[in-house]
Amino acid sequence: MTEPHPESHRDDREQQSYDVHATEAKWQPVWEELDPFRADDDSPREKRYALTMFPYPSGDLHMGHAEVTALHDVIARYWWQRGYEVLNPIGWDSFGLPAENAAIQRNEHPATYTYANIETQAASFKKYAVSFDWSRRLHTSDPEYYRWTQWLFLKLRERGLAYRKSSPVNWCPNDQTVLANEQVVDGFCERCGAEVTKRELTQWYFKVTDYAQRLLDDMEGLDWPERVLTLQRNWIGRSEGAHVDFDVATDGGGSRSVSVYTTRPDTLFGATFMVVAADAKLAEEIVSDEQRPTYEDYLAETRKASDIDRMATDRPKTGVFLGAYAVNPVNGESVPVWASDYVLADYGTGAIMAVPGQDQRDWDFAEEYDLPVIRTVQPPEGWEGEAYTGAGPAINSANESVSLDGLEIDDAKRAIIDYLEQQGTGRGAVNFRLRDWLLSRQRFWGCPIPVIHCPVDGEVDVPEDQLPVVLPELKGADLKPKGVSPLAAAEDWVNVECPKCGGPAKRDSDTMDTFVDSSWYFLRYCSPHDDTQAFDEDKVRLWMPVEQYVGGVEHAVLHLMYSRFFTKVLFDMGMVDFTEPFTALLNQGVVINQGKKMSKSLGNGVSLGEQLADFGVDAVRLTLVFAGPPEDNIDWADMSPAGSLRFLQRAWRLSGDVASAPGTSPEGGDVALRKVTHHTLHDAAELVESHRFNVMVARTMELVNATRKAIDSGCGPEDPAVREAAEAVAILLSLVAPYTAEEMWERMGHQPTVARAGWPTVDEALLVEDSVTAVVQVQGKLRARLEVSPDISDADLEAAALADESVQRALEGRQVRKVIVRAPKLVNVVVG
Ligand code: ANZ
Repeated sequence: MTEPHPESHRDDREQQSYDVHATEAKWQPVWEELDPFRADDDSPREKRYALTMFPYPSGDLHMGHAEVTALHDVIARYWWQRGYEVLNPIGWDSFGLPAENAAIQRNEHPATYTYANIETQAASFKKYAVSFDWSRRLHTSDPEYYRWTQWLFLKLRERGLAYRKSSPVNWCPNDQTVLANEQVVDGFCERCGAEVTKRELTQWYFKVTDYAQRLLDDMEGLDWPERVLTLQRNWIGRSEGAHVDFDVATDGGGSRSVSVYTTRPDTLFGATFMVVAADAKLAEEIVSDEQRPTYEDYLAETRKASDIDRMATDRPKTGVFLGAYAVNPVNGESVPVWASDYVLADYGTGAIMAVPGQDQRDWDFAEEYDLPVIRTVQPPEGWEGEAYTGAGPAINSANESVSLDGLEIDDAKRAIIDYLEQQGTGRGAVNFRLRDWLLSRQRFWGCPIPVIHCPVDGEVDVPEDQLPVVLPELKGADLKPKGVSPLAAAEDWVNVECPKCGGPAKRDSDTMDTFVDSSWYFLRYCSPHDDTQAFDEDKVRLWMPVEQYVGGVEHAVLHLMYSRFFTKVLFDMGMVDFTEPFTALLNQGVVINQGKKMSKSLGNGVSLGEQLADFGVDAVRLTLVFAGPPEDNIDWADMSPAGSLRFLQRAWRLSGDVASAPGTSPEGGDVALRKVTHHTLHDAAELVESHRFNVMVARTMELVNATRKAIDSGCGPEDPAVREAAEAVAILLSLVAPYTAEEMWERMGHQPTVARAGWPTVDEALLVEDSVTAVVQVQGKLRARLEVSPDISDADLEAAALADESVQRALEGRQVRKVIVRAPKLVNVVVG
């Protein structure tokens, strides 16, 4: 037998690779057994809560899930390595419209469809090796969970925060259910895209508006993306202004006081008419008999338009005169009262003072109906037509006792509010755009509302000991949306005895909006199996608030606002000791393909299953993490999962080349390689903490290259620095590519699991550079570069700079006037 040529031996080694799928199959049961990510309430370690927004069980996992969990897992796994006890739970937001619609389409029962999907997704998450604590798994559609959703509903009701009222609501004619304002996007149903109309219905609401100011103020301390904070702020929509009272004379000689909300009370002298929302009760009450038929026709038209359309500034203005007149409290002028759809019934007071001189919509309306204009702010020279909304001194704004003339807007506002308050005809006011949360849905697949309607006692709470009100199965029943909940037709279920009088009564047949379920799940994870209470307050104190929440920006308004609201209510109830549930928030970008959102119609969908089959879990995860900053979108067409896989194989090969024994001290090992290792570990920690995961991966790649070089042409495989470096690679990769990391760890003679190996201690001495480059400038021009010690003193650096030959040449014997020294990096010589 001849010795193999050393080069051919090397080729063999370069060809070596591990079987990705066999590795996945090998480690899954081992990890299942080890259960390394179970969060221990009693651990003495410092606790951290890492939460990823829980999924809806519609179909199997897709690229979006793969991305968010890969990113989120870097943080959770990093925290474990850093010695924290980490809570990283998983569950399913399993009630709701999408699953219900999909099930109906397939002629399946929503429960069957939902729970089958959950199992599929759970299996995929396990294969995907997300570091979840599986022991805390929950589903919001389980009675063990929604019993407490119902309990919380009753608690809110007890505090006057859950109430029923009749009002015009957003109605989706396709889903046959009401929608919260937040679920209407540009006038269309967020879920199905149908055009949303209005309907008068009696519905359940949560009084979010009571918390408007706190929802705004408490954003102060949140480490959230600015754009999410802005969306929340805009949604709350706080404005400052005044309520002004006008006397409105009505048919038959009577009069009543009507308040308007205005942000520009300084323009009151220019209020030449009043506009009432066509669909406000007020309009119906004050319309004259003569104008009533015209008004009613107009009202029917108004009901068809969406709020967004109604508020659009570029829409032609329409309206009807109500046959009533209002008295402007500052000048006694009698102004006509109109109804129009550009004023909304449920904002402010549903009535406005119209100031065409200063407000463009009022201007357009005045143009249309030939109403008078009085300007109350001096427009710039040459200003013609149109409302003037800019700054300037007040004009035409005086009566016998008050004059605003000459005052700038803010001063004029203050002066007029003072005056109105003295007169008792108005007062300063704050207004919020935020509306109460409409939570009842006329659908089957949701949490039943625990209230009984009794003809004698009215709305009666289901007694706590009768919770949960279990959703009946209704097997075989027609669950298609019909405008009333299918539960209303379930005679056996709906007809009950009144808990108060024992007489015949009916259960509330609506179900709750899914956002109710997800407004408190993060609390339930702290004691998910407690069947005596919604959550254990002590356990919540251990884990909450969530230190890092990761999820899509699509939840920037609804889910986050509602979760914040619930948390504040629970704080007021004394059940939690914090007012914000999520301290830090990370919104990942979207995975797109070929520059476009993936969609069935474009045929550019990327199947996660196929990617995993082709490249394996680790390569897909690595690709998603390495793609760029986590907030950026990822175009899958530009990615190279094959390249990721090649890198992982290269990393894995290192572990086969380590020739020293496990546990060998790295002391005395090759210093150059040790420095790279320790620098990488040091920087990787900072990079993960600042969410620059992609750079952390790049640095790991560099470490792999440096280690390979050391093995092949440097110190050789026996050097303990090689083991130290390869082990560092495995630990770094354990955050991103758990299978490869585990395989490496085992090959280097360790027991599983590398995921809990712990972050290596960084040797500060190895971080110190031997020399740094100092730059010497003469008159601002670069003249020399000096290799100096990083801790050189200013004086020594100055001396070295001035002694340098090229610096001497540049000075040409001129007088040195000043030397600016910034050791160890810079010397600036100024000559006279
Ligand atoms: C007179 C005025 C003069 C106004 C002027 C503005 C400019 P925000 O900032 O959104 O709170 N408004 C009040 N209630 C309304 C309703 N229900 N539907 C539609 N518009 C309504 O805006 C408040 C301003 O929007 C109010 O101030 C009112 O018009 C209008 F030069 O009153 B203003």
